[in-house]
Amino acid sequence: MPLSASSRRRLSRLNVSSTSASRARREITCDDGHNQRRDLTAKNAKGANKRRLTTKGTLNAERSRLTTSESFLGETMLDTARRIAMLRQMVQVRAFEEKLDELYQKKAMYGSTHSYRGQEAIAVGVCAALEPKDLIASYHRGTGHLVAKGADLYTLLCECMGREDGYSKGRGGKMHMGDMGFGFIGNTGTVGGTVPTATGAALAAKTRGSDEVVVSFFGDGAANQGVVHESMNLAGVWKLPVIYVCENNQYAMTVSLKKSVAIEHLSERGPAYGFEGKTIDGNDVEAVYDATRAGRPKGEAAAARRLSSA
Ligand SMILES: Cc1ncc(C[n+]2csc(CCOP(=O)(O)OP(=O)(O)O)c2C)c(N)n1
Ligand SMILES: [Mg+2]
Repeated sequence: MPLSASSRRRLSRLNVSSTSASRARREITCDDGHNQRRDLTAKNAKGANKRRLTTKGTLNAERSRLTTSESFLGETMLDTARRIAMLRQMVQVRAFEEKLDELYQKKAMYGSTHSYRGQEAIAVGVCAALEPKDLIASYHRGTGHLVAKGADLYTLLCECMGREDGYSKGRGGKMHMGDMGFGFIGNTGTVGGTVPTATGAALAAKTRGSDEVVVSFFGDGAANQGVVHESMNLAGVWKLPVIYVCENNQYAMTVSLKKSVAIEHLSERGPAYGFEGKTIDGNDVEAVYDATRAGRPKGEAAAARRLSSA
């Protein structure tokens, strides 16, 4: 995938954590000052973005260019075909972001936009290692996760543009949509807001005796929210099948991670909750895939149910 000079300069790391019982929580970091600049641009443009200029013609034109995102969920091996599919999906995520950017600049979209540019390898690597039945919960920078989990691009675009055909009938917009049809619990503009939701979904899966795994994506800024600590603590206590993926782009708006935490890697917190924490290169899609796959619980909840009913 061609990357800009600024993209190449970015340092990216991904942290992965897992319990000794092979349940895993992931923590991904990726330096992306570019996204921060885009956020500020979006904020400045807010006042000028009140008018809705979207026309049916615009959307129909977009629809003819879009295809449903490729799905290769459930695969267990990374052969050449799979690697190519992952690359294609990363390009697809980037292309979708660029289209959103274009529409936003044309004032065809409401609200703000938070680009997933530069973090494509994380969403694609994680989601490629999941089974179709697995669930994910996302945050304000969520379009990459949606595409990687198998969202229909036209429905996704409609939601971003506030149209009836969107996942939340256009009422949620880019930051507030959900569809359990492809395992997307939802995203929210409240920083850290979906971490307890994902943890609750993991508790539900364990209670049902299902072998679903839930992935909770969030940013480095969210990692310091109280509710995130509470969720991780309970996930450790109850040994829930949840993978926490912290996409660390080094900043929470204008606050650098170095100024807001006293440790070098957020993954160091894992053992305090009772599970392993790892740092992995968030630009290396294969490393992300391997780490997710290796830590993914396999039927442990179902096995526990069989044991308890025996
Ligand atoms: C509970 C809450 N506090 C503050 C905000 C304002 N806010 C929006 S984005 C953001 C930074 C989030 O940083 P991070 O979690 O690192 O995600 P990133 O944008 O870097 O991907 C903040 C503080 C918010 N939306 N919700
Ligand atoms: Mg951040």
